[in-house]
Amino acid sequence: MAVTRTFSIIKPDATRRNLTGAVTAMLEEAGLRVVASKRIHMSREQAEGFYAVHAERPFFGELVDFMMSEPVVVQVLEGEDAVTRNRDIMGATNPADAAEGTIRKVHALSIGENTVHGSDSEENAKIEIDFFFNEDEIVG
Ligand code: RTP
Ligand code: MG
Repeated sequence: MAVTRTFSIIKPDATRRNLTGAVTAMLEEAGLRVVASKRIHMSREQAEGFYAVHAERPFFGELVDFMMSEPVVVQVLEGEDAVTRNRDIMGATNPADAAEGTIRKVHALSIGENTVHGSDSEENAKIEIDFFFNEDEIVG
């Protein structure tokens, strides 16, 4: 399996509860390496742009407001089959459906305040990494 990259966000419900380290430790224990990381406060433009694919969904406004509500930590993760590995450790979108031991089962508060984002394909990972990082900010 090839070493690839994925994009992750530690969401406002987690930074608010001081869980940046706890979430990052779960990512690292799953075999992922943090090769870029920064704490930012998303602007409305960034939140709307990042989630543009969900613009027509009923929860879009709530999602954008949430992502702007507190700082987030955006990260590039590297590892074997990183996209799938990250999705596996994240768990299902709704924590009620998430498997035992996953980040969302352990930490998420609700389907909206669900602690982490992770790219859902290698193609989207590249787009999402480029949205927040310059190549010289990523140190593998
Ligand atoms: P993500 O993109 O954040 O990794 O999560 P996902 O693929 O599991 O979920 P997705 O369907 O892409 O939805 C993106 C984010 O929107 C929020 N959401 N709220 N209130 C709701 O019914 C609802 N559904 C989704 C969640 O924060 C979800 O992660
Ligand atoms: Mg998604």
